[in-house]
Amino acid sequence: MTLLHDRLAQLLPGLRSERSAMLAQHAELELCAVSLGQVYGGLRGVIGVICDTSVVDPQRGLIIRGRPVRELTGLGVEEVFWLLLCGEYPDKAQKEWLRAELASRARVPDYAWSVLASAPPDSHPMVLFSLLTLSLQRSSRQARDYHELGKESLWRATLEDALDLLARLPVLAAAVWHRDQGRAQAWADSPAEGSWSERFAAMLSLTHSPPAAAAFADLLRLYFVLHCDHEGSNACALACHTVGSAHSDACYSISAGLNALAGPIHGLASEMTLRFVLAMHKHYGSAPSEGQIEDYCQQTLAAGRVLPGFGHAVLRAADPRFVALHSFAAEHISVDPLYATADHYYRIGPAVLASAGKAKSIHPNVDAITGPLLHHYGLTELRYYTVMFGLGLSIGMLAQLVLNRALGSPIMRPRSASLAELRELTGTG
Ligand code: CMX
Repeated sequence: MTLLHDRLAQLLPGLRSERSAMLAQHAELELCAVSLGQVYGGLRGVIGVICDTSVVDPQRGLIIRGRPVRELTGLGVEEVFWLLLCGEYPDKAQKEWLRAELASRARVPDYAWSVLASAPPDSHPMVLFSLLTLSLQRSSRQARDYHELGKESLWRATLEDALDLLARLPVLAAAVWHRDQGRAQAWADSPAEGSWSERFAAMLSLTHSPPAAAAFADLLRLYFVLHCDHEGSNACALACHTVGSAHSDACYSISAGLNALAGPIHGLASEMTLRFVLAMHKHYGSAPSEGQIEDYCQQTLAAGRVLPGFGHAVLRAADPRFVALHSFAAEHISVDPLYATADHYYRIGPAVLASAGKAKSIHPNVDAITGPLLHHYGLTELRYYTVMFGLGLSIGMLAQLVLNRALGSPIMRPRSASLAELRELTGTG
């Protein structure tokens, strides 16, 4: 038994009986009606998953376990993982236990490195990250012990896998970075000392002055806390949830979530925003003026393209994740010319979007700011940014998997309708 198993074992009876009572008394309660437009429209607004780790409020942004994310910007990854899972902050002993536990589980089995070595050198970083994650399935405790575990105790093995993966994913992500940089020896053991995010910063082996190294480590801590979860039904979390619901273990499930995140209209906006800023620099030959940025934005909209880094499917106010990272950037990287251009873009873009009159949110989103920050500290391979995003979201996906197995969430099986059925229903057949 471990401190986290112990605490979850204490919390679970209450959560399970609440779920049973809810079902016994309110199973027929209608949560929402579903229109044909919603079914054709990616199920926008349809409640299809119960997820207690976080919600996204249109005005307040990401709320983790009832706490607005802006209140969590001083936490580390260990604390936020505990919070996501248990709904409470860890005490000092629990936090130290989790930190030591993750450090002790970080060694990646050698067979994963042979998978990495055999991948074509120009493979996309997300392919490598997902492939490495999937390769660890061979060590899954859930898969190994599945036939001996009852439904009530399955979560214990899922938690073991979640802890193993949470410990190893930064090692895999760092190896992907080195491999993508063309280094022959792409992998290293995680350092024994430091927090989760400090160990990841060290494994990236970027060259910084001591103050910049400290700032970069703090940036990574903040980045991962801000990116740790985003409800249970964005494409990435939903893919992970669906695969996990079949009792496929955490390696299969996280790999599936990463595969969804790799899509150009999902996890790629950070890369796209920085490409946009770099393209403005290239177009104008140097740092563009405010007037030139405005012209460039107008031309982009006129060409039928979006302004990357602006807008949101749910948020209708400034994204607190953007606000937190923007204030970090203002303090640490304001002299960076690329950031200076990006910062003008954040100020000019909203007015341009407002005058076009289409976007429901004209605020910069979190993906607007991450590229310039990561680039400043030496992560200059733009294709790597989705790996960073996936590493962050895996924290919440792992917590969600454990909770879903602990609460006995069933296999996902919404019904599909044929066109013939729709024709009949609409009288158009
Ligand atoms: N630039 C130009 N037009 C935009 C826009 C933007 N940044 N954001 C929205 N619009 C347009 C939409 O394309 C849509 O136009 P049509 O009616 O012609 O299709 C209209 O405004 C209404 O869109 P919406 O309801 O405000 O936004 P959606 O929920 O449809 O889409 C999003 C949301 C994020 C895909 C969209 O704002 C966008 O494409 N932004 C740019 C890419 C980006 O930064 N993505 C990161 C999102 C962050 C995240 O998901 O975490």
